[in-house]
Amino acid sequence: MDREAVKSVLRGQEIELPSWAFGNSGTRFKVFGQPGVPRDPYEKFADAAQVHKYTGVAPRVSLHIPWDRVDDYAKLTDYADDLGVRIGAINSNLFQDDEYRLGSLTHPDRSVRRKAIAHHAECVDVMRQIGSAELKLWLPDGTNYSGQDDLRARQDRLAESLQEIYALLDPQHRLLIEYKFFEPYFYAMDIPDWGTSLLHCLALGEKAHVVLDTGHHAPGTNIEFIAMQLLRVGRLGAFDFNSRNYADDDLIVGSADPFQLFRIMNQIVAADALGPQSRVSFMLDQCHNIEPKIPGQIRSVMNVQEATAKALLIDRAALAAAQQAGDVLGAHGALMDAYNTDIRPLLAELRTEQGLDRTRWRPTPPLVTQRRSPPNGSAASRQGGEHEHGRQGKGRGRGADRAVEPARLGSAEHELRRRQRLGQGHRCRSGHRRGRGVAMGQGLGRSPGHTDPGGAGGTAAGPVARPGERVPGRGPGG
Ligand code: RM4
Ligand code: MN
Repeated sequence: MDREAVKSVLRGQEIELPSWAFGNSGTRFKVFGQPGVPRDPYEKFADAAQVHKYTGVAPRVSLHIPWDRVDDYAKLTDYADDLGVRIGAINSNLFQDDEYRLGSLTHPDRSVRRKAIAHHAECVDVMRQIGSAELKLWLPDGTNYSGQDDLRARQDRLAESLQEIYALLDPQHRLLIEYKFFEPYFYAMDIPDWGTSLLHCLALGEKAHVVLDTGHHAPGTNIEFIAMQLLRVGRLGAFDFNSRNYADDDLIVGSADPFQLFRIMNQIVAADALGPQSRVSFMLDQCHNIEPKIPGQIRSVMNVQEATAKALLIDRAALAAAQQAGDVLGAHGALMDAYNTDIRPLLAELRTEQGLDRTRWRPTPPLVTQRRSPPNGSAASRQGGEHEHGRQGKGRGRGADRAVEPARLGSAEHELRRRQRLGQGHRCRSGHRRGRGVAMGQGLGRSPGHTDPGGAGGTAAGPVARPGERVPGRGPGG
């Protein structure tokens, strides 16, 4: 593909951002709060709009229920619209209620399963209000010990629960089912792999598709093979992009292994699955624990864009000819030539043509956007002030490696015991006992004089935790 053709394809690319990437996050050891993180879904949209403003290819934001619950979804939709972005997939949450200790959709007790199904009815209702077509379900269910539960019975319960959820969908809706090989349970996850996810999708019907989260595989897994296979059978619904080194690390996509991202995008391009007609949704599922979040998302979007551009550059005719002739090194070379091309000048050109502010991109765009005095309403102009009272914010807390939201860990007592085990004491800088968290992405407490951009404030996001308090019914990210 020549340069102009590459640019024209890239102009149509859309990368969806996760609302939870803009909230505070950390590990089970520590959540490092950042000043100015969003306090409600409106502020998350304001931040996401910054990412779109400087990349031009990130016009959609995934919501997570209940973290992004608001009273008035029409207002949120209008607000997003005003910012030039729109709402993407609705993610359900099955991992934060005490009743889900033994599972949600697979729980032995029918009443718990019913509750988990009812949660999806709420999500579908939100989809109707905002015009979203995608319900994304990550099943955190599993067992920790052999014999703990009947593995097959759990699959049967899951199939039945999924059928009830599928029956809730409108004709234009899709159910996107994600898999993960371990965590939060460590013996057997109930949807551990793409095969299990695909089997359930096939049993459900044509509206069910698999989500491939790049961080949800064992080390060494050939992820592009999975992408190819799912594309081949028309069941690749979405990517959750991120990077892993060890577990579900949720690092910036393309940071740990940019070549892997390129190989994945090669399969996408080869299957002509980049455009909207393929209905493959390219989403990010990441958190930024120590780096600034808006620039972190910008970097992520750029990494996907760069990998896509390189995949588009592959000389497909030369590749096919080499493959056909059994020219092993020639075929491999066709990929490597594209991968080793410095694509950044072409992307800079594209951004200029798109009217994006190019000065912001040099020399290191993420840092520049962070240092400059931000426009009103963007993250860095807000003051959180949480650190005086204790950590709050998003987190992902199940296993050794994923970020942790304090609220996810349970009660304040639990956290205190945990910290004592870690030998860290239990007091933060200010001498206050650490507060329980706000939900992942709910961010920090309101600061004096803050003007709520959507007029929804604390009621939109739910109550805001004061130091030492836990917001009921809300929790961190997964
Ligand atoms: C889970 C999973 C889901 C995401 C949550 C936040 O581990 O990857 O896709 O919605 O995290
Ligand atoms: Mn995911």
